[in-house]
Amino acid sequence: MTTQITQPSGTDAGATTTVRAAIIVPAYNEQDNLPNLFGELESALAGSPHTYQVIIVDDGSDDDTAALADAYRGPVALDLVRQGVNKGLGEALMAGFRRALDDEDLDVIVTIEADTTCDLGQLDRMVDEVVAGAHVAQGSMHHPDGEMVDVSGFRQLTSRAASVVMRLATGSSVHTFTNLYRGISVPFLRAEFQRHGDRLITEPGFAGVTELLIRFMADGGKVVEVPITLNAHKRVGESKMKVWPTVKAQGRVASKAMIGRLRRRFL
Ligand SMILES: Nc1nc2c(ncn2[C@@H]2O[C@H](COP(=O)(O)OP(=O)(O)OP(=O)(O)O)[C@@H](O)[C@H]2O)c(=O)[nH]1
Ligand SMILES: [Mg+2]
Repeated sequence: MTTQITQPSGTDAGATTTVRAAIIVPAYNEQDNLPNLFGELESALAGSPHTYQVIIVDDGSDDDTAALADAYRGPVALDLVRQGVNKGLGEALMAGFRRALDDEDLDVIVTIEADTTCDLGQLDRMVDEVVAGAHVAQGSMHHPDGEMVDVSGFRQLTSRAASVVMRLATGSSVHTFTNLYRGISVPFLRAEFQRHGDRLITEPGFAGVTELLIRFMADGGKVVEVPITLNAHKRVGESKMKVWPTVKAQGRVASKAMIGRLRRRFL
């Protein structure tokens, strides 16, 4: 079965095309998780009506992350972008976007983690929400129907606190801002690149993920939340996120969001 997008207008009205999606996977020292991730992707994509291209962005790993991606010969269409040196998650995302947007026929981008914490059972749903009109389909573990499994109490607390702060700063009712798992409309992303260029994401690290969502919102992007379970049970190794530098960077993002909101309101 193939999912079709119906073109609503123009002389070609009624014509249909297959949905083309790219999955961007920033990966830093993920050699222990990649074999499992490849297996999960193979299962998820085998039954999907969409056409997926996977782009691994190796963020200057010291381990065999790039070598494993390079050596992959399975059924998934897999591409590798090498960052050379470690530049952080925000920069890795930008590199992945640039590679994905080389495909002129691309409809949707989904960003996921390399550590198998994303429920790929929701992958098609992310794409479907975007096809249905969302600019962003945000994976949301803090939604009342979402949850976090096998994540330490401290990490849950910092993650929840960050999202509450972002809600206050933006005035939005979205429950989760910090999660990488999201679908993005490619026409919307292209317009955002035209508008902001290389400054689409200015935070090089984890806060870039939050910054991007807030930028999309400020520019009128329609965000739909997809409740997800973030399950760290299968992850091999510890989280590599450095908590305090990330908290500081998220604080910068929240302050900018608040200032932007006040400007839009009063100027
Ligand atoms: N830590 C880290 N991760 C990066 C970097 N660049 C890309 N990544 C990837 O970004 C994703 C998120 O990193 P994680 O270490 O899982 O951080 P997290 O998801 O916020 O933390 P957990 O919820 O504890 O997993 C993973 O796929 C990493 O491999 C980087 O410079 N540092
Ligand atoms: Mg993770």
